[in-house]
Formats: sequence, C-alpha cells, structure tokens
Amino acid sequence: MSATTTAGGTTGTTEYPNPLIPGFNPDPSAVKVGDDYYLVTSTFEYLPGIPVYHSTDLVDWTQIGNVATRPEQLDLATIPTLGGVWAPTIRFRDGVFYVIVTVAMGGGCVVFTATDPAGPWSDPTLLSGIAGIDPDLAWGDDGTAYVTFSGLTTTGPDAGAHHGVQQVKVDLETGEVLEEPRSLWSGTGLKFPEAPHIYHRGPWWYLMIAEGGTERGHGVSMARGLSPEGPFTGFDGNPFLSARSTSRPIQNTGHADLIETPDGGSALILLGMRPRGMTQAFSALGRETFITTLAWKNDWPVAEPVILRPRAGETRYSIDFAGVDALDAGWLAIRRVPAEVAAIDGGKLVLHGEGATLDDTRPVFLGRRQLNQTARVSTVIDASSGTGGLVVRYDEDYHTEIEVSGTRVTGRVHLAGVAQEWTLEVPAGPLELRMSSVPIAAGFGPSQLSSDRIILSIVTGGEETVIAETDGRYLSAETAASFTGRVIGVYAVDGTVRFDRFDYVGSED
Ligand code: 6LW
Repeated sequence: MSATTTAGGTTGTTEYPNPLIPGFNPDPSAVKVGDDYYLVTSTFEYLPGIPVYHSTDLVDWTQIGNVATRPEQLDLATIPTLGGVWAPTIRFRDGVFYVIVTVAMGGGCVVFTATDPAGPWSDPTLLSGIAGIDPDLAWGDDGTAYVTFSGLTTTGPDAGAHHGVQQVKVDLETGEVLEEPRSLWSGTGLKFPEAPHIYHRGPWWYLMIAEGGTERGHGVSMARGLSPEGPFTGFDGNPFLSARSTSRPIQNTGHADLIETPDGGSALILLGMRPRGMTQAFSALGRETFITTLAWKNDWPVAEPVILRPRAGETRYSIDFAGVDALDAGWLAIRRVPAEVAAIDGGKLVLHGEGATLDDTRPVFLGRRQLNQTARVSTVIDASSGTGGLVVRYDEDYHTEIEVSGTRVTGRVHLAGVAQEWTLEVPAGPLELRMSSVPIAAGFGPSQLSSDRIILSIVTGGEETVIAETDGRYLSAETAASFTGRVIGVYAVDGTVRFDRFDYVGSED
C-alpha cells in the first residue's frame, strides 16, 4: 500500500477536494514540473522529515517518500517541542529539485537537493547567514538565486525578534550568503509577516506572504514590483484571502504557495484548520493542506474562499505486519528515524523499550497521522515480555493511551503533567486495543463545545470493553498549543513489545 493516498470523491477538477492532504500537513509548498506536481509539508520533531506528495491532477495525491530519511540529514535529538522542521519550500531548476527549510530552534536554514523527488535526497547544505524562518527559493532572470524569508529569529540572544520579510542572494552550491539581508515589503501591518514566496508572472514580480499569525487571524497578502528584489507595492485588497471572523468550516487559512493548475489557471495551496464544536474552537487534526482557485484582475489576485469538500466515503487501510517487509513512508517516529525504534521481525512489528515513557521527549514510538475528523485505530499487542501500547499523541505533555504490561491494562490521559488512569486485568495472550475518536452527540449545551470524544477500549473474546471515554478537546492544536496534529501510534516503555497489525478507519461524520 502506498503510505498515504488520497483519492476519489472529487466534484470536478475546478472544485478540488478539501482538505487536499488531510491530517497534520501544515505549511505546504508545491511545484509543477511538466504534468507532475510535488508537495512538501512541515514535520517539526518527527522523522522522517518533510513528506513528499505527488499528483498529476492536483486532486489525487500519493506520498512518494520523505526528504530527510537518514539520521545524518537532520539532527533533531534534542530539538525542543514546537521546534524542528518548519515550513519547507520545494522548487525545481535545471533537472534538480530543491527543498529549502528551517530547522527552528536548531540547525537553521538548510537546502536539500535531489534529481528524483521520491529520493534519495542529499545531505543538507547550511545557509548560515539566514537568521529567519519560512525560506523561499527563486531565481532571477539572470540566474541569481534569491532566498526570501521571514525574519523571525528562533535561536540565540535575539530569539523572538522579528525583522520582517527579508531577502538575500545565495550561492546554492556552497551555501554562502552573498549579501546582508535586505528588508522587503512586509504586509499591511498585521502580526507575523511570514511564508514569503516570490513569483515572476508576466511583467511583474510578485511577493506573496502570510500575515496575522497562523491562528484564526491568518491571511494571505500580495505585493508586486518589477524586480525580484523589489521594491514591492502592496495590493489594496490585502489580505486578499482570509477566513478570519467568518463561520467557514475551514479556518486559519494562510501560508500559501501559488501553483499553475492543469488547465493553465492558478490556485493557492495553503494551510487551514477544521475546528469543531459549537464555537469552532478545537481542531483535533491540527493544520492540514487545502487548495483554492485564484483568478487575476488587473494583474492582482482574486481568490475563492477555501471551500470544504471532503472526499466521499471512508478512509480505510489495514497494515498486517506479516505481509510487509519494510515500514512505508507514512510512519513517523519522534526525534529519530523509524528504523531506530522499530523493526518488522517474524511477521510482527517489534519495539524494544528503553525505559522512556510517553512523557519523555524520545519515547520508542511509531505512529501515523490521524487523517479524518472521526477515526478508529486498532492494533493487536503482545506485551507478554514488555510494556507498551497504543497512543494518540500531540506531544510529551498531551497524550492518551492504552498501555499493557503482561495481563495488566492501563488507560491513561496525560494532560500538561496531570494524569488519570483506569486499570483492569485481562487474560494472558495477544490483545486487541482500540483508540476511537467519535463525534460529540447532537445538542446545544456545554458538551457540544468540544471537538470529539476519545474512547479507549480493548477486545477480548470478541467482546469490546470500554476502558475510558475522554474529552477530545484536550488533544487539539488549540489546547496543546501545538504546531503539529494528532499522531496515533504504538510504543514500548520496557522489554520487547510486538504488534500484529495497525488498522485505520476514518470518516468526516
Ligand atoms: C511556520 C510559520 C508559522 O514556519 O508557523 O505561524 C511556523 N506560522 O509560517 C511553523 O508552522
């Protein structure tokens, strides 16, 4: 099976499905090469870093690999939560694919290259003179390589300072920055001008940015000039795209990249969130990738609002480890690559605990993105010689799990250092664990404010036993104050823990 394939359920190519790439896939960037599209997103403390998705119609997408698959490509071992891989840009020139990205609170701005976007990708080239985030890569008509970035400093004594949108010329071969950063147009004055991209279209060079912050005030603004270095003049209609203060089901829309559609038109690929609850307060999945079409009027953009068009039917996959000999590209581990924490042996997924729990920053964990608003993940665990289980995770402070050690089962909710547990004894032997996200019951009251309910259950002798049911709002991007999204996976704390399968079914109910 391919790691992640989103297909079908479309309503015509000018009405693209949204979310375009569901689940924790923020800060998208895409490039069109011939009839092929490649798209990358942020991965923060997770590895492999930077998934690469492929499409030929902007509708159906398949994950074809990841940029950072080797430990030597990204050292995230001690990266703080919230830090790590922020906002890649993917571009193509003269047969070479480039991904430029910031390792925030860590190694800084780096560039990876590949001739095949499925990989392998190169080791990183550091661009040491770029103290900012959201680097864009573009070439002038004379071949000059420009990096345009958001001047938010994430390390050192200046951490937190924001110098607006800046630009430098670079030597991509050596990583040398060839000048001091120049300040460019930085939006209409809303906070956090970021996600800059420059484009050459007709007589104009366009500078498109996000501003307002990645929360509900997020928006997309555009400026234009006659040179890639500016000066740029802002559009009177900025921010020309935003969901702020609307009741649209897709909120936080921003951080866009401009792409040519198969019919020669224009579209924006951007991030958004699908908060649920009566006041649209809680987004279980975090920031996902969306798309909207774009028209041009007097050489200024006119964007359609980002319309929710869920793909029809369920999302369903089943991974039987007896039938696979390698981990596909959709698996995620924390601050180290999957091969360092898990292996397939004897037809089972085998994890060896190291004593770290899910409250630690480097647990033995292997997971996958929750892709739908409601979902159920089940696995069959053999914890006869170890301790481990099934968890839905935001980070080391926000997780909910079913843990098994021998015949003892513990349901646990851990929220910002506070934990509640439920325990029971079960017969020895393999045990099915289930983690379910279910919709809130209909009504108009306090409980309808939340996003979902999370049900922890086990199946013994064909009977499902609910261990606990908890409020899903505490595993949402807003509550966890997280840039990532729900990741559901298996883990080991000590000893050896084996898993037979990993089954996912989700829908947009
Ligand atoms: C990303 C930046 C942002 O680099 O968050 O809030 C960072 N906006 O555009 C991580 O997603």
